[in-house]
Amino acid sequence: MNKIVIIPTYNEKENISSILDAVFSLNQGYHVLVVDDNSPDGTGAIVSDLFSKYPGQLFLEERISKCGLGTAYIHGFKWSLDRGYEYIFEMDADFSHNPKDLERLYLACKEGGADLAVGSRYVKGGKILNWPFDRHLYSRGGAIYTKLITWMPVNDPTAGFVCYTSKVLNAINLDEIDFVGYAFQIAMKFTAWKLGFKIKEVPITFQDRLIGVSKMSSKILKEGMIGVLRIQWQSLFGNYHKRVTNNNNSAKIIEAKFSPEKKMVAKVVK
Ligand SMILES: Nc1nc2c(ncn2[C@@H]2O[C@H](COP(=O)(O)OP(=O)(O)OP(=O)(O)O)[C@@H](O)[C@H]2O)c(=O)[nH]1
Ligand SMILES: [Mg+2]
Repeated sequence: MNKIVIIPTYNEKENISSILDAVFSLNQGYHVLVVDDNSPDGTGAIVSDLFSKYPGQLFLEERISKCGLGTAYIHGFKWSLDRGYEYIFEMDADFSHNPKDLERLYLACKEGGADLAVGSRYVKGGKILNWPFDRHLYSRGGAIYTKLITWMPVNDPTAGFVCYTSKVLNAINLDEIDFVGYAFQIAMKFTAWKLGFKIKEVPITFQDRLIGVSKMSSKILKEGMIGVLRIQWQSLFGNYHKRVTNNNNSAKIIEAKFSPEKKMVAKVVK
């Protein structure tokens, strides 16, 4: 029990069973945690119905309402760390990330010496299929902008297909990563890099979602633009390093997770 894939979902009823089947049919020992935000289309119920098919491998955390991708991952990270997983993956539900690439991310950490491995569209061998021009523009432009502002040596900073080793997530004060969209992905990598962890980019082919509805919004883009400036500013002139360093022991993390106000947001359905 050492590899878990976190899949955040909001209205993914068309994709969820096929993506779960695709991960489990790899037969490579992956567990999956779905963090669903009470999707009105019943995504959570579809996952619950699959518990008997994948006993002890499939888990669901159902939150009360849509709280954003970033907080869904933070919730999933804490859940996974509390249960002792060593390799913790981020993956979308919409098949933009190919589950067959999970193993290459895993090996980059397990055997390639990386502390976190990023499924990258912008290194040699990386590709994007079927994206409209404007998405290319935002994504590529965002990557160049992030590199210019932060100087972080990562070509695909907004990538959402990642393998984190538990030592990286344990070292970060996850309560201080308070972004929702692309900024969350950038801030996680930036923090890991600032804390001295080794990041490796693994080329992947990313493809546009075939079914289901995009949750991309101008708010998420704006958060990304401003968020990059904010983290670099705080890193240069503020106390970013101190703030994002986790000085708590694991007992304190568990205490925080089950604090009364967190319980209001997160309801465990297992
Ligand atoms: N739990 C949770 N999951 C979310 C939320 N927003 C998006 N997701 C999920 O996060 C993953 C990525 O979201 P997408 O809508 O695919 O975002 P994107 O990849 O930028 O955009 P498209 O591929 O164009 O749809 C998907 O699995 C979504 O269902 C949210 O607020 N809460
Ligand atoms: Mg997507």
